[in-house]
Amino acid sequence: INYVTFERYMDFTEITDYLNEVAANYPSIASLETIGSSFEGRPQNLLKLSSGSGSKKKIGVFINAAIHAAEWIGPAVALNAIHQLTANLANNQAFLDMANWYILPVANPDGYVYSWDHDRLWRKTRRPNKGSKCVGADPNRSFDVHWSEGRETNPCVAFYQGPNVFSEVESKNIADYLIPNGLDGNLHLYMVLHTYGQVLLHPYGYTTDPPININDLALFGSEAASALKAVRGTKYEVSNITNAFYHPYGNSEDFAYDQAEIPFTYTWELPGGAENSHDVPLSEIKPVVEETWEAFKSLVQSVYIARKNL
Ligand code: 0X9
Ligand code: ZN
Repeated sequence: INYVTFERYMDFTEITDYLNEVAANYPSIASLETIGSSFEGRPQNLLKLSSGSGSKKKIGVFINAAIHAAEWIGPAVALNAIHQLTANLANNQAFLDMANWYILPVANPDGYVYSWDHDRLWRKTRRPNKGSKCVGADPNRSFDVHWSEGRETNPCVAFYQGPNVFSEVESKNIADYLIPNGLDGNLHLYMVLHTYGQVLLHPYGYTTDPPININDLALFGSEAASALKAVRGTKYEVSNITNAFYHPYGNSEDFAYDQAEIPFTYTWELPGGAENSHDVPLSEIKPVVEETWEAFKSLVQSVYIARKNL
């Protein structure tokens, strides 16, 4: 049971089949729902993992992958979290006792399918733009968090922010899920998986001003990076500065932090491949998902312990 592989990347159909299979095979802990439909009508499938037992002070952990379609290692990392908490639960029970997990392996399904079928480096959604031949907007520039400060109004650019805030229904669906489930609804940790660069970012993207809990965000991030490095030496930089040259206005992580009030939010820039490509070679998928899982466990433990002080 549980057909999942880390020897190659999985396409949208395979991922969907796997999620359905997990929900069918582990009904006492796993359930599958959709948080909404993409522009072209594909489900944004969310797999929830929760045990009846464990702490009453459980935290909620949300994992968002493939908001950028081309960034294929993200879904693999998300699927490994599911795999670890189901087929390998015997070794991970503590992390189901500490947390309820909400895992969205393909946040941008239309783009993901397009990146398989048409254009390996496709990043955006697939909504046509009026008056332009260029399709889609960057779903990580569509959120209602300092959106209007964005300056990318050219639909042909990969970072196009869209014609209006939440023009991308995929982003709106994520926002509508996060808002009621934010701190009041018990989500404490939000992680969005991107490539590439081996950087673990925390708020903010829209400003270099530090967020109020920057010390804990940075400390927990460094501890997670150490746990990851201990596996086989992979190094990450931990930072609140996205890039000295641009601010990603309207990104999901800032939205999760400011608007949904999730106290710990991180953007993972996972490893990439040679020659600036998004995907690590097939032989690297398994080592990458395994080392990243060690970091996830570290972050969950840190946030779980910090919870009582929030
Ligand atoms: O620009 C982005 O959307 C992300 N990088 S990527 O190369 N995957 O496109 C970075 C987003 C950074 N976000 C925050 N620091 N919140
Ligand atoms: Zn990205």
